[in-house]
Amino acid sequence: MRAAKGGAHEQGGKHISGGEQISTFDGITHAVNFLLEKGLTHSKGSPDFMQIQFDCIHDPVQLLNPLGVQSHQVESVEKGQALARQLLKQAGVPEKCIEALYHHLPGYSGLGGAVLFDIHSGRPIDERGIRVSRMDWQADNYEKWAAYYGKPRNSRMKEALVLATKVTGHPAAVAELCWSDDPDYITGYVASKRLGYRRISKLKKYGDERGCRIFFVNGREDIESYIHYLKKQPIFVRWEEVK
Ligand code: PML
Ligand code: MG
Ligand code: MG
Ligand code: MG
Repeated sequence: MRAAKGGAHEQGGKHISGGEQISTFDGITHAVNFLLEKGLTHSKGSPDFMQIQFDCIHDPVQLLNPLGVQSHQVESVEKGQALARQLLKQAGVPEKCIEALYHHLPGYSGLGGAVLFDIHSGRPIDERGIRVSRMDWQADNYEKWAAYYGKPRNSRMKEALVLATKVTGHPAAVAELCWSDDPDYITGYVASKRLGYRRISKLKKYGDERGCRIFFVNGREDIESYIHYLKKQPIFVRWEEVK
């Protein structure tokens, strides 16, 4: 599902909301209703464009363990942003590339998708705004995970963790940097295979509608196949219960 206001995204409309689910045939009505409700009741406003698409998945669904989650409380946006840069460096993104990204960032707001950034050249590879799709985490397994780790059942965090687990689960991925475009949500994260999902309590100010979703990639890997993986490879996040 993708929803926008002022026309479709490709016609310059403002991104309102997006969402993805993997469902059985019997569950399609429930999934579509959930996504419809999500797009219609968003704090960014009422959409005048929405597209809900479903397609049959023929490929085998790949299972991925959820990234480990760690939360960092910071006093200010400045401290949060400094921590994000430090974590990106730890994940293997060169400092020059981080600087270059922040230079480009103002132009990336409102895309409704992610921008790929090459860590070697320090340049964007694809600025069209890629929508990652075909991923989910079945409710019963998620509930067990949340209970085991004492995590709040927060559907926003669940969706972001599913996405980050998929995005960092490919050899071309180096790290992800994300914060919401919703004016009332200021927590964001840095994620990588090695560091896990590192939530940072403040990455922007309340009221700010500029979001960020950047995938730092190793441009020497096959990026076309990475983009195909992001859009088409079906993924279930599945936690192996600790017995
Ligand atoms: C979004 O809402 O678009 C992204 C939310 C990222 C942070 C989720 C969290 O861990 O709280
Ligand atoms: Mg979203
Ligand atoms: Mg679901
Ligand atoms: Mg949003």
